[in-house]
Amino acid sequence: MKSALITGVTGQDGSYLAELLLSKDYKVIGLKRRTSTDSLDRLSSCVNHPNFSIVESEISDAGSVYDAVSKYKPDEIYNLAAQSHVGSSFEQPDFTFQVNALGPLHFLEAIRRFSPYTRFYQASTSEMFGKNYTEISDVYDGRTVEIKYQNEDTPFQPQSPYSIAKLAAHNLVRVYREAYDLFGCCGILFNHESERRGENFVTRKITKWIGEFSVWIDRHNISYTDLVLDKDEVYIAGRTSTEQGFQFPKLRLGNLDARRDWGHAKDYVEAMYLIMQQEHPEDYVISTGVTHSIRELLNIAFKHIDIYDWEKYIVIDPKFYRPAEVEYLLGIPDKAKEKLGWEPQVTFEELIKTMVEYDIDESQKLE
Ligand code: NAP
Ligand code: F7E
Repeated sequence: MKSALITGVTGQDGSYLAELLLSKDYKVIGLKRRTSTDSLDRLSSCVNHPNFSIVESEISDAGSVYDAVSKYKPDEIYNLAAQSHVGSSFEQPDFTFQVNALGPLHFLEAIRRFSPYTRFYQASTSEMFGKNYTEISDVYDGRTVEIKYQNEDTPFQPQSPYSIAKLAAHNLVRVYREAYDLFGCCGILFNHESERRGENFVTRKITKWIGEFSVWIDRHNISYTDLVLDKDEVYIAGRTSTEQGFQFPKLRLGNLDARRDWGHAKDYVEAMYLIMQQEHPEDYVISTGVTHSIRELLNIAFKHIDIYDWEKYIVIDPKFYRPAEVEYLLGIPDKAKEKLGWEPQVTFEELIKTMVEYDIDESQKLE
């Protein structure tokens, strides 16, 4: 039986990866940092599995990582733990560096010292491309069009403490691979979401708001024409804006023009597994090859509750703008297609539909 250690197992990707590896008969050791509250919500299908265990470890603490690696000497380590919010990394740059750059270094050192045959996967990110893209011209229907994309050959130009720390880790994996012949590889994953996505990432923030709003409308048995749209909230016509329970706060967002290449997290953990099964350790771009702006995301998400003029329900709040933004991401996953036989299965439209439906169901349960 193969063994795998997953850091960040309580997170979105960690939970899907644990399920995937258990289904492949792995022994899975999930590393979880100490928290004062239970954070195993995403792992409900794993916690009682006989091949699954949880171990407490803090990846920014070298000793804690050395202990875990030297004790379990697993076949594979997937390092998914991170301070993963780009916006927060501007407010907590030091902490972000400790976790996102030193954390992976602790694992590489532990593997080199105690378990050199352990394979290592590092969760790299499209954020490392930052401002940069590759641009080519092509001719479609007799017209010349510019195509902008990122792939494994696009140089990195990170734009945040988060992505600079991730790029440090990415380079450390390369150096340990070359210097010590460790099996270290990185998945350069573009944005991937699901109903398990953290609620402060833009997709989930939007679908969660839609879920709660839609249930609020149903509860009051009203239609959108019964609403008065105020500056920061909507309220029910005939009621005053201060009457308890009859207002709903508008959705507050930042930059709507940024573009992202969004896929489903379940597809992306399959790619992580495949990357680790190759004969040679290499880095791969994992993405869908399609880009959408936040505006397009809003069009698709609000359509599910028959709202086509979503602008009226949104407040642009400077609080959600980042000091430096990544404006454009579109990943070309050709290498993953050719070498891993990997292709994303879930389209952007299907992803958003699943998330909206899930959040409507969840809000109904709270009624
Ligand atoms: P996530 O849901 O935020 O999960 C992050 C995980 O890391 C959580 O389990 C968290 O524990 C854990 N963690 C944070 N700090 C830790 C520490 N100091 N010690 C131990 N564990 C710690 O992130 P995700 O979306 O699953 O992403 C997984 C990885 O892929 C991350 O490294 C992320 O940066 C990277 N990535 C994500 C995307 C994406 O679009 N999702 C794209 C590219 C790369 P708690 O539950 O206690 O918070
Ligand atoms: O932002 C804009 C924001 O926080 C996406 C992480 O998993 O993917 C994720 O990072 C875009 C940005 O994801 C709001 O400015 C507008 O342009 O959902 P996000 P992210 O920053 O792309 C990468 C690949 C990772 O590696 C990260 O770990 O949406 N945006 N208004 C907003 N974003 C948020 N969060 N909240 C807003 O209100």
